Amino acid sequence: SSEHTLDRDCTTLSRHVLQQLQSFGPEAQDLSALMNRIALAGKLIARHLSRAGLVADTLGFTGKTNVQGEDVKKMDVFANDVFISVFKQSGLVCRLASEEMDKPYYIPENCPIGRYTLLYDPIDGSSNVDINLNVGSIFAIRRQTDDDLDQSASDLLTHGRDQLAAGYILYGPTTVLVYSIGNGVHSFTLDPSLGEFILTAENIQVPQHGPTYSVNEGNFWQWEESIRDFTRYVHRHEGYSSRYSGALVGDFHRILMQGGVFLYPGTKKKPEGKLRLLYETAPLAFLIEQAGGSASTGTERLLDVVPTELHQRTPLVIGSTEDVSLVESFIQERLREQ
Ligand code: P6P
Repeated sequence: SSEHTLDRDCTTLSRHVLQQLQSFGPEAQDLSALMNRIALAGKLIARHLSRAGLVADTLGFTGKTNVQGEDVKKMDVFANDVFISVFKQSGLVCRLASEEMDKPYYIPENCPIGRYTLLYDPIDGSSNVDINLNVGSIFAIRRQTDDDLDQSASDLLTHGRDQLAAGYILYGPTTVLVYSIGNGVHSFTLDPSLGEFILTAENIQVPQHGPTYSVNEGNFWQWEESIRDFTRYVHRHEGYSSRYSGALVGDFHRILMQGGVFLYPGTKKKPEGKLRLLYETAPLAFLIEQAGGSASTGTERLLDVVPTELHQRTPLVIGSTEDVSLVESFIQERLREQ
């Protein structure tokens, strides 16, 4: 009905956050303001992406490499700077820790104690930008638990259950923002004519099982035998299909919405896998558990992992509970044989 459509169109992101946080007291206001900042960053990045290739300095590489040793693309730099400038004005965030920065960016002047830290991957899957395929931003919000005067950011090295909020923005045919503040997973679609993210799905629940397995089988020769066992199993059994875009956010979103399992296992080159804990795997693990799914390193619950350094990598097995358990069963079987 038109009334329902109007009602839906009026459920903006900030209203939705506030609605959820009646019981959160003053933190409700902060989280609503923080999510509004995330939305602004998403709109600015989506706009730039929509003109990539038409506007100079958006495609291709900067000629620099980041702390990961990866070639930094112009879009990575732009998106990282968007998050910094948007959150500088927020008065809520003291630190921004990003895949693109070796050390966090500190905003000391507006940060009394008890504020927040933003951990983010500004553009994940940036190699897809040059071929017009989906990319995403991933974020997590944590409370600032001490003043970090030595700027070691050691207070960030805790398990993922300390995340206050987590989510991502998927820049695809539409721009979708998915988030959770520990009270279910909700998705919003950007209506460019309104400049607002409008609620499109509330309390998303990942199916207990799904047909999709999402993994880069080009790494088969680098995997542990257990992961090869899983791959041979799904090759032999009917009802599985492979989907892999090479960009984590889009691959994860498909699993969240339709079920199945995404894996980025350890390889010979990268025994801990390629994905980063604090701003890639932990935020997604937070979301999937809120949606009734599970996330593990293959041998332990992802949200229990305590990192020893900011850019620590973890292997990732994430998605429908039944499918994650299937992968884990192959890993356990091989461990028993050792
Ligand atoms: P591979 C993109 O570079 C990324 O960080 C994730 O978005 C993606 O899931 C993964 O790496 C793809 O890595 O080794 O399969 O190309």
